[in-house]
Amino acid sequence: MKGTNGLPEGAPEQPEHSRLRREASEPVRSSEPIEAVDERSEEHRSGFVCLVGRPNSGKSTLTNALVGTKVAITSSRPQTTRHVVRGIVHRPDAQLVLVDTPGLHRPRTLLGERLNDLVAGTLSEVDAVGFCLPADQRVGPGDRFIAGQLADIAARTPVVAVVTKADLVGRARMAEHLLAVADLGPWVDVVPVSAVTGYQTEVLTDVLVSHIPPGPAFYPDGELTDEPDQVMVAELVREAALEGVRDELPHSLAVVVEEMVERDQPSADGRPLIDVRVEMYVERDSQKAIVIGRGGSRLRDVGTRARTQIEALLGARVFLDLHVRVAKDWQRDSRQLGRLGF
Ligand SMILES: Nc1nc2c(ncn2[C@@H]2O[C@H](COP(=O)(O)OP(=O)(O)OP(=O)(O)O)[C@@H](O)[C@H]2O)c(=O)[nH]1
Ligand SMILES: [Mg+2]
Repeated sequence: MKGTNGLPEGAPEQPEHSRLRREASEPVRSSEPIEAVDERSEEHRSGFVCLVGRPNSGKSTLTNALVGTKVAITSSRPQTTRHVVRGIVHRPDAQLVLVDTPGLHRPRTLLGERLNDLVAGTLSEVDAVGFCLPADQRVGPGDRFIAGQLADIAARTPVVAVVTKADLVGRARMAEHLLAVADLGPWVDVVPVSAVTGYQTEVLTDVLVSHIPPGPAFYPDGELTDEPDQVMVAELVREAALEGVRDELPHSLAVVVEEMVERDQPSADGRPLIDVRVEMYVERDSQKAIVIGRGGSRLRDVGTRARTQIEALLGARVFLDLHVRVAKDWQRDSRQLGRLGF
């Protein structure tokens, strides 16, 4: 495993205060027969599986469903995911690291190009690939473009075609779609799933595990993502802000956490108290007005929604200080992209 794009070389560093951990449910029993332990460690598998697909094909929702908790934000707007998000599935026999990526698309801005490059780099480093194709949309030019890119990779890396959003179609349409998907490329498996109903999500995990190599766990038991809290917080604010905005605005929105400081005194209920200062960037003055809303009403709603989630994430009371700024045409400006972390 190479070290670029943030994929760890060995055991990754623990984020300083990530709360996204699940306590190990099964205590290790010392009376367990030694042979049984040996057998299990021999069979243990671990690896990285990258989820790719068009924007809005359900990659992040699927990542969250397989991990069992929210590690990636989702929305009905295309191009929600803008960086590589790792979510970890722990099983007694395997550790599967899902690598959620930005949707692949024909780029119209420098940001779009950078996101596509990020996906291409990630694809070359993983043990297997899950190619997501939504059941409610016919296989189209966007999917064929991605299939073409995956054809080269499929010679050395197993690619599983994942038919997402199975709950949205009937049997006949599904059968038709599965045939069209199977025709697209040399996939090792084709699996229909629904991240919303949970249909076949365990089957998909089994299939993906079967395509990763034997090896020890990369991440400590119970760790569900290696996203730093700062990044999760910025993403939760962006997710709240994406709700209800239309047209170009979702693409124009970027969020940066400027500061997260814990106060010396905890809150009255004993929880820590954290001040979080966040800058939201848009590309034009007209967009700034939309994000803020009449008399600041929209920004207040966004703040309330985001704060609830951030408090749950951090296990603390949060004072969320939101500002909106204009960074003119930042999606096309390499200097501004750099400043915003792209
Ligand atoms: N009905 C149904 N809707 C789904 C399912 N999975 C995802 N969706 C919806 O599809 C939309 C897109 O989901 P995302 O998970 O954000 O898609 P994505 O592929 O990560 O999108 P990008 O990050 O923009 O590339 C959201 O509105 C989800 O609620 C599913 O299994 N069933
Ligand atoms: Mg996504």
